[in-house]
Amino acid sequence: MPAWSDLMASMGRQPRYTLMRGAARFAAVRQSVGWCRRWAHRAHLDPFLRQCEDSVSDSAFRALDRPAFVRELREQGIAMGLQLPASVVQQVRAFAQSHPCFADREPERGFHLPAREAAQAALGKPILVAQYFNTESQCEAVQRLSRDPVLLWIAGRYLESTPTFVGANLWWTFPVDASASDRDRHAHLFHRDVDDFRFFKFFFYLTDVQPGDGAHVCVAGSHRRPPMLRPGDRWNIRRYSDDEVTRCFAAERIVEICGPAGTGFAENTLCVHKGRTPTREPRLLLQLQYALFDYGVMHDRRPASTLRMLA
Ligand SMILES: O=C(O)CCC(=O)C(=O)O
Ligand SMILES: [Fe+2]
Repeated sequence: MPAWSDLMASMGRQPRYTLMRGAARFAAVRQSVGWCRRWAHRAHLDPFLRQCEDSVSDSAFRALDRPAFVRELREQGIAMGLQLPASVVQQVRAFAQSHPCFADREPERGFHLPAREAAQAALGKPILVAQYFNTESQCEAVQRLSRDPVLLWIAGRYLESTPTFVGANLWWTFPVDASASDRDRHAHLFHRDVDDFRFFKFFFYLTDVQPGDGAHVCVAGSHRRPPMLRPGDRWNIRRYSDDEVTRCFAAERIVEICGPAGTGFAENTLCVHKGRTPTREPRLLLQLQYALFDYGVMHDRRPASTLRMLA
């Protein structure tokens, strides 16, 4: 199908999101919209931050050096150092054990974890990614995290605006021999996200992640310096091969993030990044996304009537 018909279909389904993706690939547009939003929210931001500060004792991340974290996120496009309490990891893991996840993030491809083999047989292919739906409304721990005062403070400071929570996403990545198209579709090839004029994501591992367990990989600093290998690459949104990324960036900038269950970090995924396809153990990841505007495309809400089980 030619690209223009994809674009027209996308305009029909999600006009605001499609227009934003066209415009926000230009740094000058991102900056201008960011400044306008900062100006529009100038009277609201400080009271919002103060409100977060007043509730820090309710946070799971009370001890975090918040200003240093935001500085790191600005400069490097990624900031490490979050750690979920063990009880929160346990609650999200318990949710994941007791609710169905959905292969390829498709609502009609549900299965419970013990039925993964049967689901693969029904689907006729290995399942690389399976995502939960309606996590915020069904998992209290996820809902609490999305409103955590320290995370909200970071979001407000970083976005320079009262932040909009645009979605929670919780998904498994399984160690399978996945097709090239599934690896592409599920962000296992290097890419940059253009999800809003300003946005970023918190990532939390709910399983131990060591090399081979599907670590997230990010090129620190690349939010300000996209790889420029082909004409138009400054603005293009495309996948990059590993070879292109190693040609463009020093090895020490390409960071593979490993850590025990509970490890968390924030990333402006305008940075070049990908998930590795696991070769050893499955990875369970929770992502919380904050932005200026909500286009309704990032959240995991699906009407119960649309959900179907594969196995
Ligand atoms: O699975 C991963 O680590 C990558 C996910 C990704 O590309 C994203 O959340 O934007
Ligand atoms: Fe991404």
